[in-house]
Amino acid sequence: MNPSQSEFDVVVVGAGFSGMYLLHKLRQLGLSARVLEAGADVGGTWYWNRYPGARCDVPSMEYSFSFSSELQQEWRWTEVMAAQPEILDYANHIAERFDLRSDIEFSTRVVSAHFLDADQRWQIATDTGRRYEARFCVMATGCLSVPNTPKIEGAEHFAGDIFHTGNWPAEGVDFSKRRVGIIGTGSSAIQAIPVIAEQAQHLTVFQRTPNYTMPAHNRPLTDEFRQKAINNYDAIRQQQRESMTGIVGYGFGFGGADNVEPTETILQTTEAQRAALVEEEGFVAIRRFADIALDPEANELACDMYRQQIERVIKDPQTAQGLMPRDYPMGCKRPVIDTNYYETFNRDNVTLVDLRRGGIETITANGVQTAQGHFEFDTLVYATGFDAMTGALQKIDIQGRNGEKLRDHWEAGPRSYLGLQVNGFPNLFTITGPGSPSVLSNMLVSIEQHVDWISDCMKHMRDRQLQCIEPTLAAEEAWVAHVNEVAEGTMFTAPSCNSWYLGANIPGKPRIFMPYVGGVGVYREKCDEIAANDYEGFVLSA
Ligand code: N01
Repeated sequence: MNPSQSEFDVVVVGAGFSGMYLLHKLRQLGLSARVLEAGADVGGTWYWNRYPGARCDVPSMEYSFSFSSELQQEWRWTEVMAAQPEILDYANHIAERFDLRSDIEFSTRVVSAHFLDADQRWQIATDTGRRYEARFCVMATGCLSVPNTPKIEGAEHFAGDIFHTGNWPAEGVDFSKRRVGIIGTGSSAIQAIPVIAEQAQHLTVFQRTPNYTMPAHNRPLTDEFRQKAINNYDAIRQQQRESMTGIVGYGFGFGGADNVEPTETILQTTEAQRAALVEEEGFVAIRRFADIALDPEANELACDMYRQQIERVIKDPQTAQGLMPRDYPMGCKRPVIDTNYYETFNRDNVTLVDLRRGGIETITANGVQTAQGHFEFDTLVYATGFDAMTGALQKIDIQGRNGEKLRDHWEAGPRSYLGLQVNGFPNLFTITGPGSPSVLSNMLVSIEQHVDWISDCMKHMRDRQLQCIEPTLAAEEAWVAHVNEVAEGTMFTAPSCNSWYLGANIPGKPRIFMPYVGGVGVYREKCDEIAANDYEGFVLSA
């Protein structure tokens, strides 16, 4: 790397999996590139989310890159679903194997990206004071990279340590001898709670909305199984690319996997049959039913089965009632899987505070004051999620043609063509942006697809000596309408649903369903068709 060089063909923002793979592809194309990364090293989400229990919910054999045959033949995953340290090792391995760090500037946060109309180039400014210029600017900024810390009165008076799951200290936290309070019961909290509870003197869980979570059944991978998968990688990867979610659950047969085909209809069962199923199979009994994803009545019956199982697992009846999700359908929020989540609430050192019985009023010097009373602790953990999908992009002052601000363009919610480009912002690409399957899919599959599409597009432009690419407003509007249309009628957009997919976790954020529900395979076909059709919906200019 030439440290003083500031002009490039491409500036990439973010050195998570997408930024790293894009850098590798750009080098293969012979384009000059610089990656700017706020963290001190690679890994993106797996660099920041080091909270206890952090783990992927996609099988490791599938949550991995397919672009290098040698890489996928040689890397050895140890568990069905890898824990954060192993995934970060994988990210580091990729950085070393492809010698990526030499073109990445770490501890460098991008503060603005402005399109210079006269030069048709992007000017990128950073918090280190350095500026860069590039023909293309690619935002590889991640979908869940801006932690959300809710504004709760009194927070500044809390006297103990404060942590956020999405920005966890690299050196870790020793919870022994600590009384811990954790706010939130989303995926991060559901993973962290059982692990913190084992260490801490006491753990108090502040829960605003109980979640639906299924047992993860994680386990070590045997050499035999791993080798079988490695031998079949070409077929597995092809199935992933053509699937709905980018996950085929190769040989695992657990939730979220496309190969678990529900066949029965819950509406045809009797109350006694449902109770017997819960007794026999527990939470997973629900997975056999095909009608709960679309029919609200069927969904409510499944929720009822779910609550029955909580009643069976949790010893204290009031805690059991407190943990029962009500008033919103299963499948509206991102599915959660866990290890020993409910069992943890049977421990003597764990207290559930069901905020539906009286919410948080203030944070005090030594705990949380709720309408139900004061709860004391000395360490506060926010497991309160992220300003998802648009947060990282909106944090940067992005200005396109004629100084139009992305924040203004997206005032009523994100608008994008294919989740790849925005009208008025030439040569700016977003990887796994809003309007693409992104968070509804195995991110590594979606990242590879976007990076391949973007780098093919850059090659196409170079071969034809084209300078700029930008979607038409009509194409953008039609795509946004399509994204909304396919989401309508699903549990994701049910009126009682408040999820981060809809931006509902951030006060004031427009309520728009952001990812594309149509599926990874269908989406890939559309993107490929558009490219083959001379980049239909885009304007390419010399
Ligand atoms: O965040 P969340 P997360 N007072 O937004 C609560 C991915 N991920 O970090 O539901 C009290 O889901 C909030 O309550 P409510 C995955 O895609 C993956 O857990 O808004 N509570 C909720 O309980 C996931 O979906 C993995 O009522 C407040 C919680 O905080 C995404 O990241 C693991 C509050 C936030 O839950 C985000 O998960 C971890 C307030 N003022 C994460 N504000 C795996 O791969 C918020 N809450 C397994």
